[in-house]
Amino acid sequence: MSVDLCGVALRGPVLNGSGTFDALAARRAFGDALLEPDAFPFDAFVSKTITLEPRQGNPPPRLWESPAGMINSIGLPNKGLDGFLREDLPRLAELPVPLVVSVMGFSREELARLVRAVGERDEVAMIELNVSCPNVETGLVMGADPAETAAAVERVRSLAAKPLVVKLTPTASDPAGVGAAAEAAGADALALINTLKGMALDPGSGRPWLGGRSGGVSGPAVRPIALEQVASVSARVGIPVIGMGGIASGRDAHDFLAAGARCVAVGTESFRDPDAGRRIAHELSVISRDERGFSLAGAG
Ligand code: RRO
Repeated sequence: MSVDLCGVALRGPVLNGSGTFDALAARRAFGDALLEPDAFPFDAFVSKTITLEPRQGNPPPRLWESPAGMINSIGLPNKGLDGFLREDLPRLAELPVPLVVSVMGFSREELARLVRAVGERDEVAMIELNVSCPNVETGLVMGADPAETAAAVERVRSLAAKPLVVKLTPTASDPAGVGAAAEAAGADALALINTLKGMALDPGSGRPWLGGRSGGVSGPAVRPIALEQVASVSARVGIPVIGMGGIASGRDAHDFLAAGARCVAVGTESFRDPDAGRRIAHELSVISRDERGFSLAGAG
């Protein structure tokens, strides 16, 4: 099931959602065997989002298991651009699949510096612009507004020759409008959905459980929302869509592809099963093979 994503050849359509699988920690836990192409669970690897300056992230607790999913309040902890380029990028480049680096700027100028620096690196196949993180103190989500999203993409478009993937938020009033604005501004692909804002209370104290007070809801609970948004965005744009939101089986992945996505991404399910990407890719290939067999039988 090889796939062309913005001119990058992938062996299959299953990616990870940014920030949901730490490939460097997984390599420490499972050893170099993880780098064998057949063992690595994804067909391309998307990094955790990086920012210009290092960040500690939000205070703990950072996760809450919610019905059919979870709420995260991670808050973008990362080494910053320089630390990422120096320490993480060389090791991520050893993964057996193309690398997508996710970046987020608190201003268009910050985003421009990130895109320029990451875009110069040969190890990087694509850049994801995260305009949809729900867990920043300002509460401002660039991707909620089509004009803001377009302005961000326009600012950085000429700074890197690499494909630009724009990660959309499900909390926009018109996600397809934001997707169309990103496409018109020069985006090469769209990824959706990021998480939906949610909250959980500590049953003991009645106060917010998460250190960041609120967080992003993900997992099967959001899957119908994600599927609808992937269908409506895909119908509106000509560029490829990477669909995600609660995908936990090959059948779920198949649904997102049927709704118009070129690729899918697995996120929350990898917390439960670190090998979920590989399992889902296998289940998907069985479903697709059976479909092909069925249509060939029908044609015969
Ligand atoms: O780090 C986070 O808290 C986070 C990010 Br950057 C994001 O894009 N989506 C999310 O649910 N959490």
